[in-house]
Amino acid sequence: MAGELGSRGKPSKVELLKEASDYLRGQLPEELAEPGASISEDAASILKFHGSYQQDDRDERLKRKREGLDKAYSFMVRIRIPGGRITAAQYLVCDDLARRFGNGSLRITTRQEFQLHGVLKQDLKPTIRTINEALLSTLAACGDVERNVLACPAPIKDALHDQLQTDAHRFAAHCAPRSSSYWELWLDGERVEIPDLPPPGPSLVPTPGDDPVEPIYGKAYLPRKFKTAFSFPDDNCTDVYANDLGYLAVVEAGRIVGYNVIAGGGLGTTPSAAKTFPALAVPVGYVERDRILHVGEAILKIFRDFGNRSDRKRARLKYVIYDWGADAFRAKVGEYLGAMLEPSRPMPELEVHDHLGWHDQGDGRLWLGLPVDCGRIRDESRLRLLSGLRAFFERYGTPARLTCQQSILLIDLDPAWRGDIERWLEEYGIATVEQISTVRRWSMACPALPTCGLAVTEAERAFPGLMAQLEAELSALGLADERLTVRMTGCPNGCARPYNCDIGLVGRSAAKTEDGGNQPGTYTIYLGGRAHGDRLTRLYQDYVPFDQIGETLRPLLARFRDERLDRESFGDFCDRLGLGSERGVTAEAASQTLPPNS
Ligand code: SRM
Ligand code: SF4
Repeated sequence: MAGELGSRGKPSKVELLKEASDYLRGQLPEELAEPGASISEDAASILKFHGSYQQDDRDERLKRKREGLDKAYSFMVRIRIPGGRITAAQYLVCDDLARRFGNGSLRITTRQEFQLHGVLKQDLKPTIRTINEALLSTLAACGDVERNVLACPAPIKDALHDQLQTDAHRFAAHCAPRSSSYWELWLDGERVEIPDLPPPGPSLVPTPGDDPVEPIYGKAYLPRKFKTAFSFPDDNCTDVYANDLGYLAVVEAGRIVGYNVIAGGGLGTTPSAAKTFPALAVPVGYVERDRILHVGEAILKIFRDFGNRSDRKRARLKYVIYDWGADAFRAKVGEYLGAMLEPSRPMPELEVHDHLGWHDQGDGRLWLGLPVDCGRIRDESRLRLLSGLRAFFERYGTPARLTCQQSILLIDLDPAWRGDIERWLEEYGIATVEQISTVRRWSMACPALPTCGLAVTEAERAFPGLMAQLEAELSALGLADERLTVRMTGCPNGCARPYNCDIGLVGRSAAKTEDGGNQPGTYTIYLGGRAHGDRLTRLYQDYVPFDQIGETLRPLLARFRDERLDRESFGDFCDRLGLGSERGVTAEAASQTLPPNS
C-alpha cells in the first residue's frame, strides 16, 4: 500500500545527497571552481536543481574511448519561462548565449522553455548570470521540485487568457525554492527579482514538519520532479492531463471563476518494470480562483510526505494515487486543506489549438505562430531560423511566446507590418504553417542523441526521415489533410509525450553505422491516443526498424480511410478497434479506494 511504499523504505542515494546538500549546495561550489571539464555525479545531481544537466557528446563517445580520451563533456542549461512568455530583449540574450557559449542553437522544449546545449563548465557561471541579468532564471527548471508552470500562450486579449497566465505565474512564484544557494552560486549572493515572479510568500497550508528555509519542500525537497499546467478545456494546448497537477479553467460570463483540479499525470515508464506506467491525471475537485495556491501547495506537500523516497523509478505522484486510489487521495487533499474540495464542475468538450499562423489578438494587433521542427532554432542551409529570429527581434522589439508544441508565437504585431514580415520569412527561408504538411504541423520529437544521456536511439535527428515516410504514405492514401499527432522519443521516458497522441514512436533499440556512428534503431509503435491528450496510447508493435515505420502503418491507415466513422480521428479509430495492449492507467483504474497510510 502506498503509505508503506511512500516514505518508509531505505532512502535512495539521491535522497541522502539532497538532505546533506545544505539546501542545494553540496560540493557544487568547490567542484565548479576546480579545473577540468566535468563535475562528479553527486555534484551533477545537485546541479539539476539549478537548471543544468551534465552531458557528453554521445557521437564522440566510442571514438574517444578508443583513443583513451575522457568523454566530451558539456552542459545543457534550461531556462525557466512560466507560461512561455518572453520579451524581445530576453530572446536576444538567449540567442547571444547560444552563439557565445552554446552549440549555436536554441531549443524550444515541450514545456515552453528554452534549452542551451553544449555549454562548457567554465562558461556555466557567465551563462546563468547573464540569464538572470535578463530577468529570466534557471532555478528549478530541473530537479526534484515544481518545474516550469505551463499556461496557454495565445496572446488573445481577453480576461480569460490574462487570468490564466496570471494564475500560472502566481503559482510558479509560490512554488519556487527559497534557499539562497542559487544566488550565492551564480550571482555572488546578489538576488535578482524577476518582475512577474515575485519572491514567494509564506506557506499557506502549514503542516507540522514544515522546514524553516524550505516550507513547501523541506531539506530533501520532493521525492522527484513535479509538473503543473493551467489549461482551458476547449484549448488544451498545454497537454494538462500529462502533468502531476492540472488546473482546467471553469469559465462564467467571460471570466475564470475557478478550476477543476486534476492530479497524477506522468508519462515516464520503464518497459521492463511492470511497476512503472504512464498515467493521465484524474479529477480531484473544484477550487475557487483565490484558493489555487492552497490546493497546489497541499498536493505538493502530500507528494513530499508520501512519495516514494527509496525507489526513484516509482517516485511520482501518479504512483501515490494509483496505490491509494483516487478517493483516498481526494480525502488526503481534504485533510491537508481542512475541508474537502467541491466536486468538479461541468466543462465544455475538450479541444486543442496549436496557435500557428496569423491571428487577430483582439486589440487591433496580430500574432504569427511559426512552426519550428523539434523546437530547434538554428541556421541550416536555406532555413536560417536563428539569424532570422535575431533580425526579427532586433527590428521589431515585440515579445514572443513559446508553446508546448515546440513552436514560437510572434506577438503584438502591427497589421501594417504584415507585408514586411512575409518578405522577412522568405528572405530567411522560414516556412509558415501553410507551407508544411499537416502531419508535420502536429508532430514533435525529443532531442535524444547526441546530447541526452538516457537516449536509446535517435529522435530529433530521425524526425525529417520519419516525416518523409509518413508524408508519402498519407499523400498516397489521400489522407494528407488529416490532423495526426505523431510524437517520437529516443527512449521510453516520454519527453515528447508519445503516450497520449495518435501515433507514439518510442526508441527501443540502438543501431550503429559500420564506423560506429549512431543511426536510428528500432521503435515501439503506440496507437490510439488523440490530439486532445486525454486518452493513453496502447502498444501496437514492438521493435519496428526505423525505415519500416511507414510501411507498418500503411495497412492501418488504409483501413482508417475506408472504415472510419464520421469525423473519427485516427486515434479514435485505433481506440475503437481496440488495437494494441494496455500500458497505462486511466481515471477508472485509479478510482479504487484504498485508505492512505498516514
Ligand atoms: Fe524529459 C529526462 C528532455 C519534457 C519525462 N528529459 C530528460 C533529460 C533531462 C535526460 C536526463 O535526465 O538525463 C532530457 C534532456 C535531453 C537533452 O539533451 O536536452 C529531457 N524533457 C526533455 C525535453 C527537452 C524534451 C523536448 O523535446 O522538449 C523537455 C523539457 C521540458 C522542460 O522544459 O522542462 C522534456 N520530459 C518531458 C516530458 C513532457 C512534459 O513534461 O510535458 C516528460 C513526460 C511527462 C512526465 O514528466 O512524466 C518527460 N524526462 C522525462 C523523464 C521520465 C520521468 C519519469 O517519471 O519517469 C526523464 C528521466 C528522468 O527524469 O529520470 C526525463
Ligand atoms: Fe532523452 Fe528519452 Fe527524454 Fe528523449 S525521451 S529526451 S531520449 S530522456
